[in-house]
Parts: sequence; C-alpha cells; structure tokens
Amino acid sequence: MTKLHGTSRSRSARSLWALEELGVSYEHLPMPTTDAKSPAHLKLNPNGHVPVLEDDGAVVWESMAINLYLAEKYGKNSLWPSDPAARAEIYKWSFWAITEVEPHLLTLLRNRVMAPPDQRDEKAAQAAVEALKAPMNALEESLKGKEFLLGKNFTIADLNVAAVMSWMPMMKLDLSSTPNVAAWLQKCLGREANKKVRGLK
Ligand SMILES: N[C@@H](CCC(=O)N[C@@H](CS)C(=O)NCC(=O)O)C(=O)O
Repeated sequence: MTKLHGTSRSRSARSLWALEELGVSYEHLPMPTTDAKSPAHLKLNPNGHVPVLEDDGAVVWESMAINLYLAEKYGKNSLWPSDPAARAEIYKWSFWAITEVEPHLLTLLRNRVMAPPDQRDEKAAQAAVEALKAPMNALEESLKGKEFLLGKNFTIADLNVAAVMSWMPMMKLDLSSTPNVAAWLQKCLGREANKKVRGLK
C-alpha cells in the first residue's frame, strides 16, 4: 500500500507529481500543513513536515528523497536510467535545486507572496532575484542543445528541478535572459501528470 501525506498546496506536490508520472497506484491524504505538528504526524516525521510517503512499510520524508526512492522503485527504464553516471546527474541536479535555488525562491515567496504586506522586505526579495541569476545561467548552459537535463528523455532530475522552480511563474520571475530555461520549465510544468496534481486537494 502506498500513501502520500500532504496537501498539493505544499511541497507534497513534488511527490504527487512523481507518483502520477510513474503511474503508481496510491492513496492521497491531503493533510494541511497546519496539521503537520500533530502528535500522529510527528510519529511519521519527527520534523513535523509534509510530504511523507508510506510505501510497503517504508516511511520516507524529504520531498527529494521520496522522489528518488519512487523513481528507483517504480521508474525502471523511464524516469530512472540504469547507468550510474546518469544517476549521478540526477543526484547532482536534485541536490542543486534544493541548495542553490530553493532558498532564494523561499525568500521571494515570503517577501512577495506569503507575508502580510507590512512585513515584506523588498530589499531581501531583490537580493534573492540577483542571487538566482548565477544558478539560472548555469541551468541555461546545461540545457543548450538538449530537450531535457540528461538529453532526450524526461527523467526524475527534470521533475525535481522543475518542481522546485514551479513557484517561479506565480512570482512572475522574468526568465527572458535564459530562454532555454524558460522553454524547458514550461515543457516540464505542462506535463499531464503535473497538471493533474494542481487539481488535487
Ligand atoms: N525539506 C523538506 C521541507 C518540508 C516542509 O517544510 N514542508 C512544509 C510545507 S511546504 C511543512 O510541512 N510545513 C509545516 C510546518 O512547518 O509546520 C522537504 O522538501 O520535504
């Protein structure tokens, strides 16, 4: 039995996208983030966060770890290539997304969307926009002449990176100086599996 805890309006969307893309049969428990510190949920994830995956007795938390686990278990010959060098690319891009990109996007999200207007810090938001330029240029270079991060095929690397960057359109970030990134992100986010997740609770 496979269960995914967490509303799609959270980082759980990343793992719901992976489950949909891989065609896994699962139960979605759309727990709101406000319940993540409940005693029952803390037993599953001592950090009190979503998403959490339960899969045949395994309990996995951290969205990237969940997605790498799902791809390895269910993604043979599709999202999860067999070559260790290709897998290294997948680890590289997945960790890159949560270390080099996500912190700046969180700063932007907080200061342009989530915080009440009188508590927003536009200077911090501007600094985050500046800080995103270097990783976006690196991604732009890496996508040159390629359909997806590893070449012709969409893999869990694309899903993980695009899922982290999925907050960008909402914040209307200008990607016109990195056209490969803009086109690739649109292509990834436009996949049916991701569109389905956006309609979930
Ligand atoms: N690094 C974790 C972050 C998880 C996280 O912070 N999730 C948020 C929702 S997006 C959460 O559960 N917040 C509830 C809380 O902190 O009480 C991951 O990627 O899974």
